[in-house]
Amino acid sequence: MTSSKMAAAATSVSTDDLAQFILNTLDRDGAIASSADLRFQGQQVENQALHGALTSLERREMITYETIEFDKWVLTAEGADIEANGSHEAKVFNAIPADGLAIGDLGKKVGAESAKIGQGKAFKNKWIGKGKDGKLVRLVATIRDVTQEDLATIKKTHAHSDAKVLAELKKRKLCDKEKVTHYRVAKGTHFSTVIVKQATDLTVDMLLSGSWQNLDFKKYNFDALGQEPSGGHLHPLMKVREEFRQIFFEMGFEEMPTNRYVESSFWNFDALFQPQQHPARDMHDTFFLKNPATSNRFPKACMEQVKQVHSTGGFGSIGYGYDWKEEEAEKLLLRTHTTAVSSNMLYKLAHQEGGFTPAKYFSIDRVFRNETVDATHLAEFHQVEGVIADVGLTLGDLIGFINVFCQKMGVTNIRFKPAYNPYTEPSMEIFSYHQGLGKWVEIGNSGMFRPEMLGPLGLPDNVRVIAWGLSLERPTMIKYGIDNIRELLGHKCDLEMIQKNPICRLDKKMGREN
Ligand code: FB9
Repeated sequence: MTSSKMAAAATSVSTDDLAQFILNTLDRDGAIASSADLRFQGQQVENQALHGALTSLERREMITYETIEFDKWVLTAEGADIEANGSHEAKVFNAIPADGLAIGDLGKKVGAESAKIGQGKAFKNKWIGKGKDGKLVRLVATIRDVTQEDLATIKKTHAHSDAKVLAELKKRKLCDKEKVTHYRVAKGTHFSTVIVKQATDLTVDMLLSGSWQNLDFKKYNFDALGQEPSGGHLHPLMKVREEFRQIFFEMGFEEMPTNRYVESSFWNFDALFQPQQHPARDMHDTFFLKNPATSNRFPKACMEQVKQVHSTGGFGSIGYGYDWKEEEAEKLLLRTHTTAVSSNMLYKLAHQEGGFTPAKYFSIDRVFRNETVDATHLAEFHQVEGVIADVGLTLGDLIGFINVFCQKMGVTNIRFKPAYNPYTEPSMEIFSYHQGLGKWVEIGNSGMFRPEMLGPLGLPDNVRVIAWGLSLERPTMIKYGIDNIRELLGHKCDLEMIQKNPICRLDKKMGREN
């Protein structure tokens, strides 16, 4: 009977009863050579229960025990059948009469399985061959069913002198190795057949009554693993965010204040030279606020300049030539990009005490787009943005910065594809060849802010501002091997994933990364 069946057969007994049984057995027999011979209520004792009883008795020094482990070879069901009824190859041999047997009739005689497996083996053993009429013929008068004999040995001794035989039969799934654990038990220094209920806590009553003096206190098990302290767990997104923040700080960037999701259309669109009839500005793409619906808390002088550059141009631009409406710019919305914060910061940079100074800003925070939700898009995501303002910056500087940034996030082999944004010219999409996914992955977007944006913000003419953006969700999904964004965010998100996800190393290949 295989040990697993034995374990199943073994009835689950209470640790105390089992402990008492062990003490009585020790008392009767002096020692227990192997717990495998123990029969509690006629049943084999299950190792786990046994181990529990032994450790509690050992802790009281009533017994000592040692664990003995060894491998035991047991037959599989097929092995047991062959041990009982002979090997497939022997069955084939025995099925062939002196005048041979048509191959087609073999299956009927020994069964399809034996015919298939046995034929090959019998041929290999040169027991049978093909007669000139194509029939199967015997090549020897008698055979020794070595397979059956070897299986019989294993059945009896749970071992075999020839490791090659064991390996071969294991490969043929006729036998398998099992780890057997049993215990040798002896009396301990405090051996007794009486298990004194041990006191676990020292109580006031015991102290007041003095009863503690003749109580047997349970020893503290200082090896016991304490309860895992439950603590907070960072969502993978927050771990990736921290990685990006460190990259920006390493590159000398300052974090922009992004704690205000509600923005005016002015800073989110108009200041970015995004025309008022641009498709992104209608409610199909943007969440506009109902209450409060509008705000005109933006600098009038700047607004006049924005109005002018949209309608009639300026700063070297012909503008869009449409009738720009202040009330449109007053509409409040949930920001569609953190670039809205960048425009506001650039305005402050231009109007700060002492005038413009070079700056490197970054933002990582939520943005909202009224998009159709699918496996990689929700109505909100976290935008990561880098902005650099300085005199004479070039597209080369932008490409340079993006290269350094990507290297630090473990993304190499990038290439740029011309793109279009209302607020940058030239604009470039960033792609990287992802070994794991075996394809070019769009990493993000970038560009040089247009003079029609920078001029009205009050930045000096010779100042250039370069910027790039990407999401937090995509790298997080790739690094943590998550295919559907709804597993990462939202009500379907499994808390286990948040409690058990590994630390994030952007610059290293992570366990579950594609
Ligand atoms: O994150 C994106 N892709 C990405 C990023 C990192 C990454 O890392 C891997 C571990 C190695 C893998 C993939 N994207 C940007 C590209 C696509 O996912 C794209 O389909 C979806 N984009 C979002 C917008 O969707 C409408 C990602 C989001 C995005 C796109 C553009 C910007 C920001 C976020 C921008 C910008 C910008 C441009 C110019 C100036 C200032 C900002």
